[in-house]
Amino acid sequence: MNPRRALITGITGQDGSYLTEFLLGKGYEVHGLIRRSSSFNTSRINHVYRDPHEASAGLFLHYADMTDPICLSNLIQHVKPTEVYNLAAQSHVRVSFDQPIYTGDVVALGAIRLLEAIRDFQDRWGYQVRYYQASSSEQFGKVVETPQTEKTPFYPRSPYGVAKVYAHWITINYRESYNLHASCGILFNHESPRRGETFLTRKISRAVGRIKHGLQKSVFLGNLESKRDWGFAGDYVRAMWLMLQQEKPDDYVVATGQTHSVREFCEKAFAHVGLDYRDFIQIDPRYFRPAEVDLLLGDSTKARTALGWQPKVDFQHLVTMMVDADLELAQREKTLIEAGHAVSTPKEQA
Ligand code: NAP
Ligand code: F7E
Repeated sequence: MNPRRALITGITGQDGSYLTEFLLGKGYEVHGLIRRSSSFNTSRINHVYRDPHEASAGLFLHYADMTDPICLSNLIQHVKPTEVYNLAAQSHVRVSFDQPIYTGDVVALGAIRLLEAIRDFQDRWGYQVRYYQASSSEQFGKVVETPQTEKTPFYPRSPYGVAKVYAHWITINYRESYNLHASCGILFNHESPRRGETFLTRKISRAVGRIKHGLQKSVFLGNLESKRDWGFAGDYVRAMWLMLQQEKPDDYVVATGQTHSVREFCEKAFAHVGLDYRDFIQIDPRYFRPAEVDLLLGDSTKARTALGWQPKVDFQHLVTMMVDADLELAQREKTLIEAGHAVSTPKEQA
């Protein structure tokens, strides 16, 4: 049995896929929780998946759900992980206003279900499990100071943000009550070519690729004035791992320390292919939120000094990386369309 066994919830998501690659590269046996879906939901990790019967297999997938405490407990007992990364979430802020109770169930109660399963496992068998909680800059919401640090009070502005505050504090409570090695990474927005297509940056890079290839005429967006501290997901999963390698658990802000508006992202993304964003963006009130987070800017001094972490990809590099990847994707779509194949694109983009 590999002494380094990680269990990742949310393994099929953006961060789960980068973390899986990272941990496999470090020699971990990686176990992932996947939920049943009527269509395939493993596209982000298919490239690293091997048949479990192969000797070299290092990745194992298990059906479970954050809303089901029994299967979470069974999974912990079965896998006996040395590290657990809790990345599963209904992670879309706008959607959390439409599904507030479900979001709370998965994000807030899901975290305590998992922590309880770990606590029980440790108590019974004496194993030590290290736990990572995916906290979020959305917890700062209507910010009370700028830049935001580990000491900045929370003021969440959405059901998602509120649920993440619960998950954050229950993680700290379990650390203090049960001596659990549990850390929270308060990660600011991080993106990549694997970002879900309904999040702002990917919605824009997808649109740029498709518009450039003549597959789409415009893109509908909401608030262009909000500002975010955007980094690259591949850099941020390294920080998650570093947190669990420390002797003592703690909480860390992970951010680039630079903030840019949605408008700036649009401007740079369209400019990369020689287009003016103002010719292609239309405003649709459906994409505004009942309460907005206007400005996020993180101070990650603690992570940089204590963990030795720093981001490698800056804002301009992130924009061009995403647009370039989506130009290629649109080219492939165009080829399929020209060959007479049906290509489906989402109609509701949140
Ligand atoms: P993501 O791409 O939306 O992935 C979410 C993952 O959670 C997916 O694997 C999804 O499975 C899974 N999931 C959703 N509901 C579930 C349930 N009921 N049971 C089991 N799994 C469930 O999110 P991400 O961007 O990778 O973010 C990873 C984590 O970091 C999330 O907790 C997010 O809230 C948090 N976070 C993200 C950012 C960011 O900027 N990306 C910043 C701070 C914090 P399916 O594939 O089946 O949908
Ligand atoms: O929105 C504005 C929107 O949905 C960014 C999640 O990963 O990061 C993410 O949450 C900004 C907001 O990300 C559209 O109003 C304008 O101001 O890409 P987003 P988010 O809400 O910041 C945090 C850290 C998380 O933890 C979350 O899980 O862009 N915006 N027009 C739009 N946003 C979207 N999605 N779609 C639009 O059409």
